[in-house]
Amino acid sequence: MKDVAIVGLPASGKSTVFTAVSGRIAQRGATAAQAVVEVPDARLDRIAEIYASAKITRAQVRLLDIAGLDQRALGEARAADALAIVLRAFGPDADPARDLDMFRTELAFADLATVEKVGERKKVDPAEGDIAKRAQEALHEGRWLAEVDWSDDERRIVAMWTPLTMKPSVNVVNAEEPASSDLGIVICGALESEATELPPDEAAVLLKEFGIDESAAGRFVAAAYNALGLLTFYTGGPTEAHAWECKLGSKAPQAAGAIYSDFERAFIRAERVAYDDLVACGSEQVARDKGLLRTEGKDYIVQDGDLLNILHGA
Ligand SMILES: Nc1nc2c(ncn2[C@@H]2O[C@H](COP(=O)(O)OP(=O)(O)OP(=O)(O)O)[C@@H](O)[C@H]2O)c(=O)[nH]1
Ligand SMILES: [Mg+2]
Repeated sequence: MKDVAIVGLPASGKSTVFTAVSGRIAQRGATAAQAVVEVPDARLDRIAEIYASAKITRAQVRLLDIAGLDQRALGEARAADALAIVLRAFGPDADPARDLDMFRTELAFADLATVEKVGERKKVDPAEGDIAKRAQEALHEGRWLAEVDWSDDERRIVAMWTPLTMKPSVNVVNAEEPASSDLGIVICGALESEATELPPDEAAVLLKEFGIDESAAGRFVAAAYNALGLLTFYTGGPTEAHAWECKLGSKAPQAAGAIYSDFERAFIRAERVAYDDLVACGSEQVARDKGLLRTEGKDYIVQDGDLLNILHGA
């Protein structure tokens, strides 16, 4: 499960977006409010029908409502896998592009402080010192560390400092009304957070009147998965239909390892059918009869929407 930290300028609507996506009220305790969101997934629902699965297990994403930009808040954001940057597009003088610029600069300054500390360490490895210097130059110019052309080795060293500006990020334009934006996804915070208080079918009807067809959770998670470079694959059977996440480009054993870490080592082979083929066939047996359920080995690169039966040893 990935952690996505909701960040942004004060009063941009971070807590409102947190509620719109999770259905939870952000209650502040000693640390950031958290909510685990089940990823809405119509393909998984269809797979569960096809297998007549007794249980559906969705993929999950953890949301963190980060308040402010003090050391503690930044520390919480640093520990997350991705950032969702909320941009105010409601109220007076709304200018999400300006706010994005400002916020990106804030994060660059926060990282600059971190990187300066690396340079000031008594014993700094010369190679790391050089990398820190280059990082400082980029951050001074307001560039994000993600935009610097690092070699793989350099990138590993930079990542050890857990900089904020190296994280995958999604821009969330928090608007009064549905619109499209070049900056990122649009969520109507006020409307969509209120909708989470209604029964799901009533909420869907209300949102449809405003031209919103997909839930805030669905849009948010799709954007986050995209930024994180994740795909979804499935396992199905009479007991359970299950959605799993793995990195784009993963081979079958790594995907098996996402289910249970020992499966990566013990992977033997997988049967695989593409989601569209499975749906067109209506059952795994028909897919098998038509030769669409294929056996794949260790080098198979998993595709988004694959249904996998994984065969593993002990
Ligand atoms: N009209 C309108 N008001 C909104 C919207 N989203 C948030 N607000 C209002 O803006 C104010 C700030 O929203 P929050 O969600 O608390 O913003 P925040 O970014 O969490 O604020 P801090 O945590 O204090 O930095 C509240 O009064 C919200 O009701 C929106 O989409 N439309
Ligand atoms: Mg808040």
